[in-house]
Amino acid sequence: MFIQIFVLFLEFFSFTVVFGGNCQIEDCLFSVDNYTCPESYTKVTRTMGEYCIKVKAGSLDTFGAEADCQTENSVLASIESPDEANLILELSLTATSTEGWCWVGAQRLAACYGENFADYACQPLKTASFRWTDGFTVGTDGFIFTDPQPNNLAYNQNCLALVSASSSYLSGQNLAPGSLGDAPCNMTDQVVSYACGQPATISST
Ligand SMILES: [Ca+2]
Repeated sequence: MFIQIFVLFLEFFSFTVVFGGNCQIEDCLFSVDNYTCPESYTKVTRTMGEYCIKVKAGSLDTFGAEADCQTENSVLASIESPDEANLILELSLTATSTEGWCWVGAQRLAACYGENFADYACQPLKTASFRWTDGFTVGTDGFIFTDPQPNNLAYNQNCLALVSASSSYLSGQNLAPGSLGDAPCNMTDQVVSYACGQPATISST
């Protein structure tokens, strides 16, 4: 009898400490519904877990955009899948009626800077030249480009932006909406928005 009571006590104690006593154990451990995003963010499911994405309107360069994302504990959001590219496109078109570029979280690998951008180590250009910067994105499925991007024009295009347009964007370039282009990180011309992101946090309810 004493042992049974002791075991019950231990179970209650561990449950309360680990899970705060606010949810059923199976919900706490296995349900993604308990992961929540701040208001105005959209939740997506990634390899590393649930993630929150928001697109804000503004003609900032990547440094200004990154700083603004940080004011709400986010960073520039990377892209893990074609679905996420479409989501960012939709959110951007909702945030601004002006067509242009939407910054996302990516950087050209240092070994591929400048005239080295087409080196063997940077091939294929569309999947091996860049890295995601939000720390919560895996794989290369989100590196979606329309030719001739990424072209590293003037050898200084070390950041990535998404084509935010409802039809092919930029006369003469014919870039698919939702595809990416490399661009100078300090570019503001034709920048209309930027994607912010942060991991979803577990809810105690
Ligand atoms: Ca380019």
